[in-house]
Parts: sequence; structure tokens; C-alpha cells
Amino acid sequence: MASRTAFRACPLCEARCGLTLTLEDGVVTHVRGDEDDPLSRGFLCPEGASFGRLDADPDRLDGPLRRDGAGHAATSWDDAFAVVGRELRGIMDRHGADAVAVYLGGPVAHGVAGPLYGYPLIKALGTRNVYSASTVDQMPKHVSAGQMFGDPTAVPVPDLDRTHHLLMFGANPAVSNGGLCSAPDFPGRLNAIRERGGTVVVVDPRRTRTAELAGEHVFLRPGSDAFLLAALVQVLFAEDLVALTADEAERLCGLDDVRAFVRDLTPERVADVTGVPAARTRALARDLAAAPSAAVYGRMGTTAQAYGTLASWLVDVLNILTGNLDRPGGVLFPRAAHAPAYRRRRPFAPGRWHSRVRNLPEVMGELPLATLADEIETPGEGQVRALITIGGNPASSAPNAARLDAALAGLDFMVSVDPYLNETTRHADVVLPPPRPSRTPHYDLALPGFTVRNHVRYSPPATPPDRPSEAAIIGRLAVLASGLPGTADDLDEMVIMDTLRKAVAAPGSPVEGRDPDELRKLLADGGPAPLTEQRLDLMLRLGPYGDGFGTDPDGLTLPRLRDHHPHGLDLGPLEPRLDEVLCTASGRIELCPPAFAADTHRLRAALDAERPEFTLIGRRLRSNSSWLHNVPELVGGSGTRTVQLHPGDADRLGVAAGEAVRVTGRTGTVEAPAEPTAAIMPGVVSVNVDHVTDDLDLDPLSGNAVLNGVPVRVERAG
Ligand SMILES: Nc1nc2c(c(=O)[nH]1)N[C@H]1C(S)=C(S)[C@@H](COP(=O)(O)OP(=O)(O)OC[C@H]3O[C@@H](n4cnc5c(=O)[nH]c(N)nc54)[C@H](O)[C@@H]3O)O[C@H]1N2
Ligand SMILES: Nc1nc2c(c(=O)[nH]1)N[C@H]1C(S)=C(S)[C@@H](COP(=O)(O)OP(=O)(O)OC[C@H]3O[C@@H](n4cnc5c(=O)[nH]c(N)nc54)[C@H](O)[C@@H]3O)O[C@H]1N2
Ligand code: SF4
Ligand SMILES: [Mo]
Repeated sequence: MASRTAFRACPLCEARCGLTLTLEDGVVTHVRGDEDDPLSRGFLCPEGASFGRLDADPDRLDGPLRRDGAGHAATSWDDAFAVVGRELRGIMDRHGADAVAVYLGGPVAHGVAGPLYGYPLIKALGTRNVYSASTVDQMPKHVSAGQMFGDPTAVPVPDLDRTHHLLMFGANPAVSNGGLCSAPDFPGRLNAIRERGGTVVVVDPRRTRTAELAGEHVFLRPGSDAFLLAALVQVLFAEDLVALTADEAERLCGLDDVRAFVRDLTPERVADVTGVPAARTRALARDLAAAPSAAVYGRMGTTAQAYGTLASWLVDVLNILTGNLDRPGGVLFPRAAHAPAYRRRRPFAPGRWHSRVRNLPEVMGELPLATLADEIETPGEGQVRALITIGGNPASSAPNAARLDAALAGLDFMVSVDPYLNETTRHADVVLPPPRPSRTPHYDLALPGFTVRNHVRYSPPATPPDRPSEAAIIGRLAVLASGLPGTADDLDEMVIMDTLRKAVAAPGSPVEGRDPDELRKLLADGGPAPLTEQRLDLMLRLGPYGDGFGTDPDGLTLPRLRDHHPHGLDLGPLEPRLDEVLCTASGRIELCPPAFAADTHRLRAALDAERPEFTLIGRRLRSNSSWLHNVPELVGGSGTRTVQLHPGDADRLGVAAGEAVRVTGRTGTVEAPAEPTAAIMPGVVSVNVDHVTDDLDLDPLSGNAVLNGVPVRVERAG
């Protein structure tokens, strides 16, 4: 049997390690780490090694399904699309554009099809009911970046490979492999910091595997990061540790406002609410200031909580005040090969519209997932009657998922682009399954902006797709939603010409003043490529490393990348580029955005508020999210459900290890065996599968759900 080799990025987590696949008759028979991959250099974790099994998962749908009574039956692609077109247009005509909602899940953001075709779909629908996994994850960081730097996608990323000091809040990359800081072998890179004499400190209510790796761990009460961070800022001011050069000070505004805000938030004042002794807080601030270079990093524990935006903001205030923003060894803005430097962005402005039922502000074109059930259940003009889900499982991932699950059953029509039948897609009238990963092209569109090293990679499908590509599926949905005749290719053509016309008109673009039609012909030069590739080619050629359509003959094009660099290209360590990124209205870094200053009052009010007896924090399974249940490597080990609690709390409640405890929140109850452990703070419980998150509890600035620090009652069961 002829065997072939192909390269592609592992789709399982944000690290996106390079894989070398061996294929026989279109089946992946072997997986190795790709030693020539610019990011992962051969690293592969056990999950990644199971790619073949994930690819061949027998539960993957073979073709489209159509609801048939209570169940689903196979149908043809033509029939499936015909039903979708008819139903969607019917609902839009009868009830208006907002009657159709869209939900985009995690995996879409990391692929090619979601970023390239999701936006045209939303535009074609014209709906304001757009939801995504962002509002159960990292939206606060986008709001923070948007207000401070003008661009919500300009998230500063720790320079993991050069920093001397990493201070991590609410991140467990030893298990998660990292998020908004993509780095294959994150644990290895943490070890390397220590090996070169640096320090890693983890602030977390639980002593995680990452905390053990780090060596230094600080217990902190769930949801109190903003207080601790404010106290660290306070110490920097009070002890004259702010290290801004004259140039740096010139580039920002709001310094005095921040100083005023933290003035009384001394380590002593916040110690009770954070649980961190004042002396420890002072030492943290001094160590941060003294380090030759340092990076402060916050992840899920800081974003999916009640003060998500304030905490995300203060993380970067610390980076800025210690002189570590935009500087090697500190935090920097990665440069993506497909993001044109000449494009002028308008400053971030959230709240352009509000949700109908709860009046929650739009952020980055999205409404909070926590209010989707309200919009479906509440009658009236603008009620959501149809839903398109793409690569998401909100019936399981949304806060108060049980309520959304029930709401989905009441929709007039639902279509899901998803390879599986699961909690969410079982409600769909039509399921459109994309091809398996080995039959899908890969280009890193969203994640290079959050990766610790600049790079570019493209892999065409290792085996030709056996059905419409995911790009073609979503493109087709967009065309159907528009109600216009045409194909997904016509849509691509429109996007390409539109981009070219803007590029030739943009001052400073590499194609300024040229003829868009002439440029269009150059794109086709790579051969009869699918238009998705031509769109990527277009983006690369206009990008910072691109050939500028001949301006730089040695520059990048997609054919060059595809044919000469199958492993991808290393574009070097992160470089200072604040000038390219900054696009606030003031032209400066907004150190104390007015919206944030206003929200500090809510924070202050919580300073002396009564604390719940117990709060709940999440704990990730080894398995990534909900769709890997058929891969044994991904579900064993830490997959058993337990309630972790402090031994003192266990004693007080009279529960021994293994005895059932009941954890009750406003929206539900979990019962599981107790796992007393000194690795968790008193007053905190952690459950690895939870159904008690609350859809009414939000970070108001971002609309992000509160998944950490949920007030709960804990008792002995039975
Ligand atoms: N194995 C596995 N890996 C995954 C995933 C998975 O499901 N399984 N999911 C992927 C996804 S979608 C994401 S977004 C990333 C997330 O990546 P991470 O954010 O690194 O992962 P989490 O496990 O959510 O880590 C959050 C940490 O915050 C702590 N924490 C909880 N509340 C607080 C708090 O109030 N303050 C502080 N300081 N800490 C707190 C928790 O104890 C936990 O250790 O992981 C990705 N990787
Ligand atoms: N209680 C609680 N809730 C949480 C979290 C938590 O820690 N605790 N974590 C939150 C976080 S960080 C996130 S990111 C969200 C995740 O929220 P979601 O993205 O909604 O949930 P996932 O379980 O990741 O669902 C992924 C879906 O994508 C499908 N899929 C897999 N591959 C492909 C593909 O190639 N194409 C398409 N179209 N679909 C594909 C899967 O079948 C599955 O239906 O959940 C959030 N919700
Ligand atoms: S770390 Fe993530 S991307 Fe790398 S092999 Fe493991 S699962 Fe795949
Ligand atoms: Mo996530």
C-alpha cells in the first residue's frame, strides 16, 4: 500500500503543534511531531498523538441530516441546502433579520472557514443576534485591549521564551496548553524560564499542576484578582517603582487617574477580600519591578469572572507601569502575516446596539451568550426564532446550559454546521457536517495574533474532501441568507474585489494606485486553486511579509508558502510594534479608560460586602471541551468527576473522602464524591463538570459569563 506524508497543525488546542501525518489510502495511520515546524519543533503531546483516531472517529457524520420526527435521517446536500434556504428566508421575510441568530463556537475561530466566511454570513443575515464562545471565555481581554489600545484584538502576549519573570493569574497551561498565549510545550517553556534563572509565579485559588511547575504559588480568593492587581499597582506608585521612560510616559494618558484609583487600595486594605497577606503582595510587586524583564499574564480565571474586564485591564496596567509593554522579555503584540499594516482601524466602540430583553451592550458585534435563551424565550418583535450554530455546543457550554437547551427545543428552525450529533445539534432541523480535519485545509488565521513567536503556515487538505468544504458550506449559507442568486465562489469574488479596491486606494499600501482588475489576474496565477486559497493568497500578498503583488519579488505568496515551505515559516521572535497597533482616538495608550473608571465603583462596593460561604471554580478535564469523547487518551485519568474542597471544610461539613457532597447554585445542583485536598483554598470548591453557572451573573463591561467564583451552598448529600 502506498503511504504518503502530509503536514498540518493539530486542531486540538491553541498550541497548534505541527504534525507529520502518515496516510494510507486516505487514512491517517501514524502521527509524529513535525521537527521542522516553526512553532513546535517536534513537540507532540499524547492528545495530539491521537489525531488519527479523532480523524477517523466513527461518530463523525457521513453526510447531512434532516430532522425526521423525533430523530434525524440522512439526506442529500442539495436537499439540505434547499431546506435551509427556504426556512431561513421565510423566517427573515416574516419576522425580520434579527429573528435569525448565529452562534459561533470555539473550533470555528481556529480554522479557516469560520474567520473567512462567518463574517459574510452575518452580514448577509443582517442580524444583530450574533453570539459566540468569546462571551464565555475571553471577551473581557478584548474589551481591555480595545479601550486601552483602540483595537480589541491587540492583546499583548507574554514573551515566554525571553522573559525573566512570569506572573500568571488564573491560567493552568500545564493542563490547558495555554490560551491567548499560544505556545507548544508551554510547560517546557515554563521550565526554561526557571532554568535561565528566572521566576514563575502562579496566582490561583487552587494549587494546580502549573503552580507545581512554577514553584511559586499564591492562593487567591476566586473573583478577587482585580483587588490584588490594584494593590500591586498601588505598591508600584507608593514605593516609587513605576519605571516609565519619558517617551513611554508621553505615549499614555490617564496615569494620574490610575494613581488616584488605587491610592487607598493598599495590600492591607485588600488582604481580607483577596486572602493574600499584605507582605506577600508587597513582595510580589517588588519582585515584578526588580526583574530585568517581566510579563504579567491573566487567563480564564481572570476573564470568566465578575470583574473580568477590570482584572484584564489591570494586568496590562502592571505591564505598562513596569516598562514591560512592547519590549522583548515583556509582553508584545504578535505580527500576523496576513494582517495588512496599512489598514486604518477605527477605535473600538462597544455598545453600538443593545440586546432586546436585558438591554446588554454589543461588544465586537456580539451579544452575550448568557442572554441567548432570553432572546429565544421572550415573545415580541425581534424574538429569535431560528438559530445557526457553527462548531459550537452552547447547550453544554453556555451558563445555565439547561435553560438554553430547553430554549433550543422551542425554535422554529435550527441548522448546525458540525461534524457530530450532540447536546446542541440534536435540536437542529438540518445538520451540515464538514469534512474531517485531514481533509480540511489549515491556515492559522486567528491565532498568530496570540502566539509567542511570529510564524506562518499553510497546509492544503491531506486528502481531497469527500463533500463540500467547511468554507463552501458556510459560504453557501451566506449566499442563501442573502436571498440572491449565486454561489460561494461569487461571494469570494466579491470579497476579493472589495479588498483589492480598498487596498489600491489606501495610502501606504504596497499596491497603492494600481489597477484592481490587473491584481485580480495575478491572484489566479497560482493555478486553478479554490477561491479560499486565493483569498488567503490575497491577504498574504498585502501583508507585512507579502510580495505586494510584485513590489517585493522575494515576499510571500500562498503558492510560495504552500509549495516551498510545507512546514511553514518561522518569522522570528515577537518585536516591538506598538506604533502599528495603537489606534485610540487620542493616539495614546488609555491607561484609565472612563468606562473602566466607572466600573471601579462596583469593585469598591464589593470590598466590604459579605462573602458567600463557598464559591465554585471550574476545573478542566484532560479532554478538550465536549467533542472528544471517543478518543481514550482524551478522557481517562483526571476525567472522573469529584468535588475538591479543603480538608478543613470537609471536616466541618462532616464528609470524608469519597462521600457524596452536593453543590447547589442558583441554577442547579451537582452531586459528586468529595475529594478533600490542601491544594484548594478554604471556602472554595472545584468541580470538573458543572451545571450551576448562572446566566444572570455577568461582567457588565464585556457581557462575559461568570464561570469562576460562583456562590454556592455545599453540604453532605443524603
Ligand atoms: N485539556 C484541556 N485543555 C484545554 C481545554 C479543555 O477543555 N481541556 N479548553 C481550551 C480552552 S477553550 C481554553 S479557553 C483554554 C483555557 O486555558 P486556561 O485559562 O489556562 O485554563 P483553565 O483551566 O480555565 O484555567 C483557569 C485557572 O484559573 C483558576 N481560577 C478560577 N477562578 C479564579 C479566579 O477568580 N482567579 C484566579 N486568579 N484564578 C482562578 C482555576 O483554578 C484554573 O487553574 O484551555 C484550552 N485547553
Ligand atoms: N461551566 C463552564 N462552561 C464553559 C467553560 C468552563 O470552563 N466551564 N469553558 C468555556 C470556554 S473557555 C469555551 S471556549 C466554551 C466552548 O464552547 P463551545 O465552542 O460552544 O463548545 P465546545 O464544546 O468546544 O464545542 C465545540 C463544537 O464544535 C464541533 N466541532 C469540532 N470540530 C469541528 C469542525 O472542524 N468544524 C465545525 N463546524 N465544528 C466542529 C464539536 O462537535 C462541538 O459541537 O465553553 C465555555 N463554557
Ligand atoms: S499541545 Fe495541543 S496542539 Fe499540541 S499536540 Fe497537544 S493537543 Fe495538539
Ligand atoms: Mo475557551
